[in-house]
Amino acid sequence: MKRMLSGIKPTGSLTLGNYIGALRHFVEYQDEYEVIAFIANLHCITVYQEPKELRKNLKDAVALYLAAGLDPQKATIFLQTDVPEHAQLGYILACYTYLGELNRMTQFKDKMAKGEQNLTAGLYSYPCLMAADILLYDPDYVPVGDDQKQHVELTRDIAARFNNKYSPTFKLPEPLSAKVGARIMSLSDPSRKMSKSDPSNNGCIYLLDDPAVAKNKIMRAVTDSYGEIRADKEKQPGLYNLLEIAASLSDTTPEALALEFSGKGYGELKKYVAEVVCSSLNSLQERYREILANNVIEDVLKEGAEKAHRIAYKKLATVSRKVGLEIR
Ligand code: ATP
Ligand code: LTN
Repeated sequence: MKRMLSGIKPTGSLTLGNYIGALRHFVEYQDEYEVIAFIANLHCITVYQEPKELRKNLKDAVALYLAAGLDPQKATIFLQTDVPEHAQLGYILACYTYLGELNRMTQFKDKMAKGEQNLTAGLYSYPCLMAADILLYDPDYVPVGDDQKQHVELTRDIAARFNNKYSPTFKLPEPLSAKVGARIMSLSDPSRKMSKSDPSNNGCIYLLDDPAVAKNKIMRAVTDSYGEIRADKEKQPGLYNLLEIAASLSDTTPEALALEFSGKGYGELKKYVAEVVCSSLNSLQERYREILANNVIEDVLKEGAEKAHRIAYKKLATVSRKVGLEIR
């Protein structure tokens, strides 16, 4: 069975973008692949997190993994720091990563260009930790949204470099991103990604938003003045984003949906999108509440960490031996 691995860093409440771009794929694939899905808590603290909030966001993220349908009997679900090999291999791989490579990572470059203050070494070097997250488990595929593809490419480069220097050690993983829904945009600014850290709260739908609030955000979404419903990403990015959201959640395509709504008004389309989104949120939130009430999270994480650790410690031991870190 091929293996698939991915992670989410809950620096806030998870968003509809996280669900459409990443989470729902983990669930879709769990019958066909061996899925390893972890919560990247070390990645969260690359930017300061208020401890109480972080703890809540981590717990919510696990609950949402389960609510979305990830089955702990099939998938391995764990918290990154419960498997210390991630940080250990992360450090080792940082010694096989060039500054030039990290300088080219657009996520970091964007933050620098925006003149953000107090950027940390942890943030700068996080692609090395991400490479470790992946390479410890030799996955075949890494399902990610578009914004993370560059980091998976870097992971491949680091793995190939290590394999060439020593001997074949790591499998080179393929990034996997869906044709529809790999980049859901902000509802208030369709030129920007829908993001947890969106400065305008209206641009982002959180998975735990009250459905009435989510509906409001959709009804107020920025569109255009063409007055015609077409699936044209370039000319009508706001409208296309709405089509893409509804299409992803209802197994159709933005093009087919645009055809269905051609000749109708934007308001009608928005109403339909809100219906589709609210129906997903309702069932997700119902399961989320059940999961919290059943108190299953700690057991799931414990079992997941044990399974993950059994794979990770072997890989770290191999790497340490090849590098020459062991004296036995
Ligand atoms: P932030 O929201 O702070 O920008 P993030 O959402 O990119 O962070 P994660 O929560 O770790 O960070 O992302 C988890 C996964 O969700 C990644 O694979 C990422 O590519 C995907 N993802 C995040 N936002 C979107 C989006 N708007 N559209 C599609 N996929 C997304
Ligand atoms: N860096 C990613 C989250 C992440 C990840 C991973 C995704 C950390 N480790 C390994 C896939 C595989 C992010 O910021 N969204």
